Amino acid sequence: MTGIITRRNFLRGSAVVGSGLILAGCDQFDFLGQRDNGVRKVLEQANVLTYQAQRHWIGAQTLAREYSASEIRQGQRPNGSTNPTTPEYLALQAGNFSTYKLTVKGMVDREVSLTLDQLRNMPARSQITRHDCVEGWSCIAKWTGTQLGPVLDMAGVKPGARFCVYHCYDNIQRTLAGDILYYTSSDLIDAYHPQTILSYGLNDQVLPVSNGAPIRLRIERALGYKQPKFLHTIELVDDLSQFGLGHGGYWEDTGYDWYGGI
Ligand SMILES: Nc1nc2c(c(=O)[nH]1)N[C@H]1C(S)=C(S)[C@@H](COP(=O)(O)O)O[C@H]1N2
Ligand SMILES: [Mo]
Repeated sequence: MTGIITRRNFLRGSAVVGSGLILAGCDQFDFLGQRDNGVRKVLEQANVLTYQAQRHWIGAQTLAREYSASEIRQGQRPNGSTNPTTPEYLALQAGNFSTYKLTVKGMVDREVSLTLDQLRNMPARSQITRHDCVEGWSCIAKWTGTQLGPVLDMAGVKPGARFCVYHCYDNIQRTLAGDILYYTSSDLIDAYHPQTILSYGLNDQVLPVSNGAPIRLRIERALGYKQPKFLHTIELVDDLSQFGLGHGGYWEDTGYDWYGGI
């Protein structure tokens, strides 16, 4: 866990100022967004304990509950970025994602890039699960995709790797210092979990842009912000401190807990 709570002053100025801008009017978030805040440190220690307790008591490979089709009551509510405007994404979208590639890099034996067709030709899995957002809403939806584990195996994860960092196309936040692109991360237990899929289908349709086209990861035992949309690169690392503010994700950098387990 040291990698998760290690801090670095990397990007500190720009992103902390930025989070203050976006969350203006919400004192509690502003407050927790300050990395040297004492209350935040206590909360982070509690998060480490929660993470360890979940792994210990619930187990590494326990499945998230799956539902039946009749329990899907509405479409998956789009949230966060719903229409990325970065030039890279707009170019992909203009070509109907025909030039899209998912890249696996970092602590791997060989970097791998897969097209949408290659991903769709791998064994598919569908699962009807409940997405819980910290904002207080949930949606039951059917997700179709291919398991992340075998894709990681194609690249060959090096023994020292501990985390996957998920890099996304969308600029979730624009600051004076430039755009902040969405990212999050997981440990390898969640990455290799059987329900962790690179999804390209939602409720029997092609995954729409608003829900993360062309590929969005599902990590079913975690909260909404741990489900990266518009995913383009998965980076295997042994330390999260070099990304963003060092807490392992865009929302994590503002004070949300890293594990985000349900
Ligand atoms: N790239 C990216 N992924 C993201 C987000 C985002 O803004 N950008 N928002 C997160 C949050 S907070 C939630 S609740 C879900 C929303 O997913 P949905 O739009 O498919 O409902 O995506 C998560 N993944
Ligand atoms: Mo969310």
